Amino acid sequence: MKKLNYLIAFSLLVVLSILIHNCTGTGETANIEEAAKKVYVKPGSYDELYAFMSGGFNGQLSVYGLPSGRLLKNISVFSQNPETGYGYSEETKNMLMTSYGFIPWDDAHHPVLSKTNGEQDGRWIFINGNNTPRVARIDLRNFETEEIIEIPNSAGNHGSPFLTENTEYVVASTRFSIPVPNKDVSINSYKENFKGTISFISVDKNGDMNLAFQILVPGLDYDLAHAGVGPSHGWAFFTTYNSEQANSLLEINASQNDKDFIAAVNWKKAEEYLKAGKGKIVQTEFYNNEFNESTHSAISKKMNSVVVLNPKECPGLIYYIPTPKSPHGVDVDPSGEYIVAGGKLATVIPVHSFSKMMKAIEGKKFDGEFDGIPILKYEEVIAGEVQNPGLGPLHTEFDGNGYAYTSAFLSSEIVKWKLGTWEVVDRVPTYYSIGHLMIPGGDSRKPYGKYAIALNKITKDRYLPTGPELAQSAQLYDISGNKMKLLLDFPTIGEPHYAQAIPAEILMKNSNKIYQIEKNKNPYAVKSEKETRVERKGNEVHIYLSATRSHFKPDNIEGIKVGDKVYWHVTNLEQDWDIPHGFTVKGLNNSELLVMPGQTKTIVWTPLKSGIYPFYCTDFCSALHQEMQGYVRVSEANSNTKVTFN
Ligand code: K7E
Ligand code: CUA
Repeated sequence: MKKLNYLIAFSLLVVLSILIHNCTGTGETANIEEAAKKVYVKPGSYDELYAFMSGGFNGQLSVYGLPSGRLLKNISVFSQNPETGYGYSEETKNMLMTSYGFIPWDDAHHPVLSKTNGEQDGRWIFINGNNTPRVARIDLRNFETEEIIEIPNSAGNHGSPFLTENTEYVVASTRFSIPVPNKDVSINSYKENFKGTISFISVDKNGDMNLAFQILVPGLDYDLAHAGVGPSHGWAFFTTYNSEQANSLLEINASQNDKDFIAAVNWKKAEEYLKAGKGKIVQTEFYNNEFNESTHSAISKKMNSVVVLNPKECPGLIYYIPTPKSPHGVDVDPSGEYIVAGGKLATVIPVHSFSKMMKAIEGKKFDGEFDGIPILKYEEVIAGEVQNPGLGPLHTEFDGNGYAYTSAFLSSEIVKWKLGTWEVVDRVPTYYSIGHLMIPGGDSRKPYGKYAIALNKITKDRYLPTGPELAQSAQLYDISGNKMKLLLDFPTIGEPHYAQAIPAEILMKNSNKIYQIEKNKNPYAVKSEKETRVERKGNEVHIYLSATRSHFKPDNIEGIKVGDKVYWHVTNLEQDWDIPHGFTVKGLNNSELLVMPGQTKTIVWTPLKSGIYPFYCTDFCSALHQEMQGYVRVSEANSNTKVTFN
């Protein structure tokens, strides 16, 4: 019966969605000339903003210029990248080490820029690895991944990595509940054995991440998160779904309850409990991998324990706020007062009030509890409900002028509404089926409310067809006036979920141009051509190669034998901006290397057959790039060819 009700409700949603589509029509597209002027960045000029878009299933983070939509870089994060050698080179392999071994791929959803006083500060950007729970920190001087920390006792690191007001912590919740510690039990024992965790990763002034503590929470699905700012600083909010605690066919079984919860966590209180010794040290295993800028190498550290707080022993640490229905996003407005949920199956956008929440806690306005966690009364916490918000509201961003913008997946639109009065003031269709939306700084205390980007899930007819797989589609809207206006479609790579953007001038001035060769502490670096050499150690051969326009030194190498493990240590001696050299050798059973000025990178090669093998530079570096080549001679294992080089 319940199943039938659900099906009827869903069909209604679909019909409604079609109706809404029809009455919104084609929406407001700016006059073509006007739109073109707004997005046209003339040749030789810079974009106004950097945008960072998660790669989703490609595991990387891509960088675009806005408003042009030009792709500037794809930063390697959780996935091996043969274009640069990331995850293939000896120096970078450790970045992808986990307690499950070497994991060369992940699913990356949420990039979040570091903040000071709740405003973007341009130091780092963080992004989550969803599948093998990890958080990465990317340094924005080099636009390279500098650190990856694994999160133990988590499964599906989706509500992650959201930052507290001064980047004190990265907060991260587990999507899937699992036994904690993980163990071999019947899946049917979900209610009794499965738990969630909420993790707090501290970030020090150098950016170093440490797993500070975890909170063991009831077995639900913890979906997304945001931390409080201003008055709500000290709190973090996490949506949940599946308060039914179903372990199968969630689309029906986890859609029964009218309300699920937002978990409100008082992390300042958690710090007090930790000081008071309430934390329990739990044995576990996870990796913390850090890239050292002077050795140009990643070091993996294996960690063995984590401090865990149990809410049952820590009253006041966590409250549940009832929230309709299977909420997805949870977003905190720039004032820090409003907590906006996106209820995928809800007919309204519920907005909670932080000050009302505090009063309700004080007055103990509870509606029972869930597994020991007090449930606050909905009507005591709710500030307002946005009526007619579009179907399937997911995520909300803010423009800093008192308006909120919510993406609605099912009705495929952005809905603009006013904070405080909750009235919808504008809506604009998206093509098609928007997931996240992003306003530059729209999750911070200081949004730059000029543009909004729709990150759409479905592309269909927007671009030239490219077979069954189409590029993902982003759309840029002008939100500076009363009416939102569509300016531009542009394709993106991977599947961007969330994105961030920041005024270009904040990052540009810090951007590194080279790595200083005299500061290169890689043990296999050469500082000049004089230091280049070839050394045999048993079956290992180390080739210390230098690269400079337009030759390698040495470029004739003999004495390698079949069965040797050959380490090519390539140092780029250049000290000019934008002069990388590449390296590959015929039959290299590995990726190429791309070596930045002043950097050393190593790739391993095991030749299988004797003969002559050419090697060459893969990155067009000068007029004589094509001359940047060499030969290596491989002899039979039992030959007595001596190691020689020029
Ligand atoms: Cu809505 Cu992973 Cu943030 Cu996709 S998530 S849309
Ligand atoms: Cu060096 Cu091409």
